[in-house]
Amino acid sequence: MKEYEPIYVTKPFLPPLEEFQEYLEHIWSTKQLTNKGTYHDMFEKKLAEYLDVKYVSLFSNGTLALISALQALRITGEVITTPFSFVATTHALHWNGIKPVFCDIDPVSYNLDPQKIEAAITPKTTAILPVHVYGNPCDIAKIQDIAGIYGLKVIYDACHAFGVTINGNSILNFGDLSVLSFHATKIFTTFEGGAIISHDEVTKKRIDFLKNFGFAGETTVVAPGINAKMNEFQAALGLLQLNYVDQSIEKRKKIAEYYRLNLSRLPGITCLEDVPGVRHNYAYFPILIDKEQYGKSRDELYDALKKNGIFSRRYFYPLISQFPTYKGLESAQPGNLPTAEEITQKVLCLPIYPDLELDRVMQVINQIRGHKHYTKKRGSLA
Ligand code: T4K
Repeated sequence: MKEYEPIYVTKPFLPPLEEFQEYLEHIWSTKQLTNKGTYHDMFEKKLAEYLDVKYVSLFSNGTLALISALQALRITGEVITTPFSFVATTHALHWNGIKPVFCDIDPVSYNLDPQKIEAAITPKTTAILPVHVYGNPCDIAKIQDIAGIYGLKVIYDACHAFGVTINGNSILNFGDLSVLSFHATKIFTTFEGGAIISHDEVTKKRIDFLKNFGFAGETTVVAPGINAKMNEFQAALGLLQLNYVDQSIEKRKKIAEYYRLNLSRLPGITCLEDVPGVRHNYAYFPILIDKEQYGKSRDELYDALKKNGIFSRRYFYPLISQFPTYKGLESAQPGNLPTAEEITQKVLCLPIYPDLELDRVMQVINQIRGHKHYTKKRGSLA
């Protein structure tokens, strides 16, 4: 019975299989599987057009793209970053031998709080690595101001921010570099995949050398690069996905609106609001649960939903700063990150993906409403 099928936090959108078949036949006939094939180059060009950015360098995944972005700009020493993200953000620093310096987040956007960045700068700081978490834009103007004053590079982890624009301008056009992920759980997927967005040809070239072992020609190696190339299968899927991504975002938007309509007035539940002038991509639908008012904690609701076949996720809990590799750092101490510590305890990401029907969304909403405590003192449920 449909009603009892589990609902996951996300499900990738895939184009009709027949359409992919044509691409597979081409790959089978040419035997070009990877290493800057036809689809790779076509996708790189088409993606840059779609995103309205100057240069795209395709990668096999977002993590290798992040690691390579830091290499490309020769970032060393210390980098200021957010603890409220997926672990890959900080791991990319670690893999480059860079010390992460955690800075607290803003209570409304959940992104790096620009007011707190300056206090984290030391003589060893070389860059800022903010994340547009849930695809919600960082305060790019303030971050750029600080970077300009202190001579720091800015690399945006834009893994959640595919297709997001501010006043019609792609969010990827800000900072020195931006990194995308096309993982299966992202709004735009190439199975696994990622990209670095750069703004000048020299940087783009260096990035392309780095993702191909540092090769600048058949016998010339200009840097200790890595193998992070996107293959032809991924690129072919990417080309097809470009035809569907706007439609996917529209469907996600409807689901987000439905959630907001039905949840935002529920005591103890806070929904993240749209920001004026921003085209959002609705990659995630996070809510905050206030135990005092809702009557149940985030974890109690998470468990209750799970028992009913609804697999929400606690993105991002625990904070990256709480993982063993990082928790000993001075900047990782909870007292330094009060807002992040609060949000990570309250946040829950609800299921959202293009094929999620509204009656299934209503099922999630009803569960959340149903688990609200009825207490005489607070009156009945809204
Ligand atoms: N920076 C940020 C800010 C990121 O969020 C990420 C990745 C990165 C960097 C690194 O980019 P990549 O190197 O991954 O390109 C997932 C993803 O593995 C990860 O890519 C993503 N962020 C992170 C936010 O979420 P999990 O452990 O939550 O995924 P998983 O496997 O539990 O999947 C969640 C649900 O999605 C499943 O319950 C069902 C559905 N699903 C998942 C997969 C993999 C499918 O229906 N099909 C699938 O193939 O980490």
